[in-house]
Amino acid sequence: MEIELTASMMCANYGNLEREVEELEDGGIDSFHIDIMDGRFVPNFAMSLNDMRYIAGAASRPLDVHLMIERPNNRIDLFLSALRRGDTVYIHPEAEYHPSTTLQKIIDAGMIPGIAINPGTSVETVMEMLRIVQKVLVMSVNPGNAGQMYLPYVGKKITKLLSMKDDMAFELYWDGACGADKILEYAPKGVKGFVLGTTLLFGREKPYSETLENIRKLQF
Ligand code: S6P
Ligand code: MG
Repeated sequence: MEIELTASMMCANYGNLEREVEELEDGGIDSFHIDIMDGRFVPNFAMSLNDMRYIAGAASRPLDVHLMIERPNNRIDLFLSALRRGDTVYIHPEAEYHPSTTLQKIIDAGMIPGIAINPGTSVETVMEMLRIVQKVLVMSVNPGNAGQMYLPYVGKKITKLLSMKDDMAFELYWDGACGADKILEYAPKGVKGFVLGTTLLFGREKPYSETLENIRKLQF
């Protein structure tokens, strides 16, 4: 079973971002997760448009852009024009008056459309969008920070989404507090990819290549 591993770049060492990108690519990372925060939709400022542009220029693998901003439709062109076809853009439905309009812009620009679902957001409220998007990013922590605790009540929602994904033609991705235990439990159930942050990949003693190799060796 092939799983997708994406690096949460807000956890990377900004002292030498280019080397970080290179080491992650050499280690076999599949994509770069870019957490954009506006200090309004979430109580934090993380990566900026410029950080995203810089990583887009340094990386040869795709970007996975997670927009935690209010009304992304107002400024979506700024992001889309800096990305390549095949990159993914996730929006939070609660952050937008007409999320389907924003998703259509993402599709028209040649990007992969996705929605991110907060721990407190129920599947029922995003049902129609599940038919539009190719990817669903389930937040297993509240959005805004790295290094948080897993919220166990999200498990039931993941089970529900897994039962719907084939019929509605989307893939499920995990974001937040992702450890090897979560990959071991949820990859066999059908979660396609995992965002790796401080829990498993960054700020460890090990080189990225070793951690990524160990994850690839997990037996499902
Ligand atoms: C949270 C953000 C996430 C974090 C990721 C970090 O708002 O969307 O992508 O960066 O959860 O991973 P960890 O292992 O530190 O929780
Ligand atoms: Mg994220």
